[in-house]
Amino acid sequence: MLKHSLVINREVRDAIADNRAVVALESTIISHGMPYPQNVETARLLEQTVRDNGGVPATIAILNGKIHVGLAEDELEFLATDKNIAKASRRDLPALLAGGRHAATTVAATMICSVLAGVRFFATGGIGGVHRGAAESMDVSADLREFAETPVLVVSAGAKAILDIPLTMEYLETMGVPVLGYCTDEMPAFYYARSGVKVPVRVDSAGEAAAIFKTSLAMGYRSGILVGNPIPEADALDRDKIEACIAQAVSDADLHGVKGQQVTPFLLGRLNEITGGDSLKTNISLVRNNAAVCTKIAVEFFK
Ligand code: PSU
Ligand code: MN
Repeated sequence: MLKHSLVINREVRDAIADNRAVVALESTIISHGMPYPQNVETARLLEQTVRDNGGVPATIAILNGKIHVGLAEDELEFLATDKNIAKASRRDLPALLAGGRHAATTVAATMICSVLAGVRFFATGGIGGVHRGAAESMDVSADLREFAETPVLVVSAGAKAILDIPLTMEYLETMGVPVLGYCTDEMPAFYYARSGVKVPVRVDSAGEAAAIFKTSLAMGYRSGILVGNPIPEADALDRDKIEACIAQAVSDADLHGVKGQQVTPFLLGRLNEITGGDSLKTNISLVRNNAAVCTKIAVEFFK
């Protein structure tokens, strides 16, 4: 049945069959994470970055109820501009596929679709995590539990400080998810490099990360691996300044009664306004850096 719901483009299919470095890219960042036209420009830039590092990009989304792995230019443009694109996480996929809908995939949903297609590597910006105030709201992103059961290596610039980073790391530990710091001892904090929260394992090369993932798969682990890759120093934002802006955005979300799936897109949009576009520029830089590192790890893996 799934055969008819899974559309893998020719280039990606050939690359998977040849054991080449295919890198998945998500679409929520396009439809709900950035404004137009930066969203579609970034989508193209990421695909080019994967290619420049010797990989094949596979941007993933749901179109007409089918999982598309590898998108055409007009499909990227559609996801970047259409106002009726759903945001799909794990719980949403069955209804969206059965209903023939269009949807952008979050980190969790992109991981699921990657594995269905046979893709093991995925670059994103920030993962979802435990939200600030989660003790009250119980807002814990489904991204986190996905790592416990879906064997994909994901490169991310860490959890954004709109989240509670120490609690996010606790949750990952509870779920038994291997977390690696790429050339760092600390979980990166998205807009800046150091969160002060230690990662359990530091790697200093793509080869080391690839070897750990191989071992985890060989051991029969069903979990994924999270690689925290810090934003390049030159593009990082000042910690105190961005923290003040984040606090403002979080309090605006409360004020507007923003809940559930809307929280992350609201905070991202509000931060972009408050910082006069600086948060968006930083976001583009770090996600590009993640695409490069993820491709290098995938290339090492298949050597
Ligand atoms: N963080 C970002 N940009 C994003 C997201 C997170 O900096 O675009 C998106 C990702 O797709 C992530 C999702 O999987 O938000 C998490 O949403 P939620 O917190 O509702 O699970
Ligand atoms: Mn949430």
